[in-house]
Order: sequence, then structure tokens, then C-alpha cells
Amino acid sequence: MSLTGYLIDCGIPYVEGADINSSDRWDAIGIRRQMHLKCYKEFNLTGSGLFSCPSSGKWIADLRCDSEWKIYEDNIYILQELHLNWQQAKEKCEEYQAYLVEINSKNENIWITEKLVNPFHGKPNRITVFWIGASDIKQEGSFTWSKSKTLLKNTDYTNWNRGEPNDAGRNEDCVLLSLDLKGKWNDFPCKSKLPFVCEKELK
Ligand SMILES: [Ca+2]
Ligand SMILES: [Ca+2]
Ligand SMILES: [Ca+2]
Repeated sequence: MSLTGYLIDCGIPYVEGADINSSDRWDAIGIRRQMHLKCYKEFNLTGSGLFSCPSSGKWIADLRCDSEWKIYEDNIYILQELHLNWQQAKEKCEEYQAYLVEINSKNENIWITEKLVNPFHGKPNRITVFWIGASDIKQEGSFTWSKSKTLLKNTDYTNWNRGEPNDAGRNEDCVLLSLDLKGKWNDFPCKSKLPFVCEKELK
């Protein structure tokens, strides 16, 4: 669930025509004061969207913000089946105030591979590879995550396939994840059009 606003102990809700500065917050309690909240744009609202303030003084929400985004730990993720080159994919994620997925642990790699993308693996337009947010565009051989701008050091989590990254044809600067290779990574030509995964922090 993700909202454009939040409330504590009913607070002073927005009321059209009321002078909030001179209102006593306790006025709000027990008189069925209500307010509407909206979901972030990529979330769909279900329920009435109403928050109401009963005599308990705790707002009750009749809403859920659902989306195609899936939650893993503190972040949300979406697989985009649209095929774009790496740069376009990065920009598309940024349109959602998100970023091309940055994979920092074995468990995150497994969750993305198995739970998020694998359900699409057997479909007619089956997805076998997708972009992740690492590249060595800026400096050959030095892979960095585009979101955090951190260099992938030896101590950082990586999941390169055997023999990768190999900069084949001296033309491979962007990183994909392969489902056929059980979640292994490969550097690949950035101009290739592939599906991709966006990640976003849940605030
Ligand atoms: Ca991540
Ligand atoms: Ca390269
Ligand atoms: Ca390669």
C-alpha cells in the first residue's frame, strides 16, 4: 500500500471551508469526519478511498493501493515486458521515480529471478533475459550501478556467468540477467532491445 499522504492520531484533516488554524483537532473525532486520499499514479485504488475518524481517534481507511508492482523487503519492483535499449529502459524506470533494478544480494537476485520474472518465462512471448541497472559505459571494465553510482567491487554481490563480463566484440557495456542461466549475469550490447525490471524504494 502506498499513499500520497499519511496521518497520525487523526490529526486535523483537510475540510473544505473550515479554518483549520483555528480548529481544535479534537473536533475531528467522533463526528465521522472523512477525507479522501489518492494512490500514487502507478497504483490502483480499490475500496472507497475514504479515511474516516471515529470516536477512537484513529483514522480508519477503506482503501488499498494495488498495482503490478511487487514488494520485496523495503522495495517494490515491476517487470516491463516492453523491449527497450538499456538507456531507454533506464529512462522509463525514472519516469516512475524508480530506477533500473540494482541487485545487492543473492536473495534479491533469487527473488527477482524466481518470483518476479520467472512466471513470464513459459509464456508464448517468453522472457529469457532482461536488463538490470549495471553498466561499464563510463569506464570500460568498471561496472557501476546507475542508481547508486557505486562501483561493483570484488566484495560486492555479483552473479556473473562463467567467462563474463567479456566485453565481446568490445561492444558490451550493459548488464542483463538470464533466466535460462538461472539468474546469471552477462554484459551485452546496450543497443539491444530487451525487457527490464524497475525498482523503487517504498517510502
Ligand atoms: Ca535492490
Ligand atoms: Ca564493456
Ligand atoms: Ca558478455
